Amino acid sequence: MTRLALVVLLALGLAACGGSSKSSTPQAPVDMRGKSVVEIVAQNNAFTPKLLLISPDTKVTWTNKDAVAHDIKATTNTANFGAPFGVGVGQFGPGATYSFTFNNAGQFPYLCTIHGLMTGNVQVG
Ligand SMILES: [Cu+2]
Repeated sequence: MTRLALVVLLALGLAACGGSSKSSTPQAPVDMRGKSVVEIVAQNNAFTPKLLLISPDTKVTWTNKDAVAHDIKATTNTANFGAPFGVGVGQFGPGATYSFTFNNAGQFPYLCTIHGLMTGNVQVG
């Protein structure tokens, strides 16, 4: 009986370990390569898809479907966007859209500076 309990505890422990290591694995981006136009929705204080993979020269349009204003700013100034990127809170209120065409390959992380956990990444290549 004691041995059985030990086995059950061990199995539970392993399951818990598996679960935690799974959640720490980086999420795969949504692959939309080959499309010339791609949309990202800002809703419930989150960008969807949060992680995006596109081909060069793809036009990405963000739409604010929330009842509050957001902004879009590059997280890093080291990424070579190739053109001024981002939109201010005054231009990205409820229902507003913002478009940017990614010509350069690379990783382009961005965020809403009002809601710090509202982040996204566009991978081009
Ligand atoms: Cu926001």
